[in-house]
Amino acid sequence: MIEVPARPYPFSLDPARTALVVIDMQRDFVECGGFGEALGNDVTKLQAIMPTVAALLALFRAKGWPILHTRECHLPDLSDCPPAKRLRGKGALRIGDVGPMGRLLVRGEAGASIVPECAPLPGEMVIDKPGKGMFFATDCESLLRGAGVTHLVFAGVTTEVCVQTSMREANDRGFECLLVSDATESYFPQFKAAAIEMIVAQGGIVGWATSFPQLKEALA
Ligand code: C5J
Repeated sequence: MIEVPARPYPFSLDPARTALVVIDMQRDFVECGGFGEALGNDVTKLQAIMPTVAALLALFRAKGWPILHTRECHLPDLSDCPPAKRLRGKGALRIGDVGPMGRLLVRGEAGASIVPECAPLPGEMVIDKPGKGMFFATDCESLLRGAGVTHLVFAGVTTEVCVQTSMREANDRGFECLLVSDATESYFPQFKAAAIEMIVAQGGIVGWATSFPQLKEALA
């Protein structure tokens, strides 16, 4: 086991059973003209973590450890998008509407793709998920269990929505979860900080948090 300095106490990582999960580093959340901006957010905040997520991907690739990327998106007929999700909010554009990067949050559209800096390589797992959590209506669990994975290192966007939801789902399924705090971001700095505090509180009720430099040094 490898000990990674973390909050609320060191995270014991099993090098033979650890996967990196990169949540929703999609153009729709990170670039202007996508779903995130349609909701009224300043998407430039999220762009700051792209080099750190890319470095984290490079670290796992160098180790040969498994990597799973998720994309939040829906079937073109939106049959997997409940009206309660599609109709939420008062923005001019909704899921499925046409924006500058194609239909918002629809599979196969430019906006639903992962930003080139963090793009999956052949052989890496890629999951399209219709919900905020990575386990809802996906085969994530069987993929990870099939690969013998017991420990998950999390990165991606946004911290308090899809990252936190996925970590909570993973924690409930018995995975040991570590969030890399400088490889995740929110449109709302105070929500990012609060989400990390919620995760590590009460003895790590959802999991652990570390920084990329701490993880990199521990794995060196
Ligand atoms: C949101 C996500 N924020 N990937 N999705 O709607 O966090």
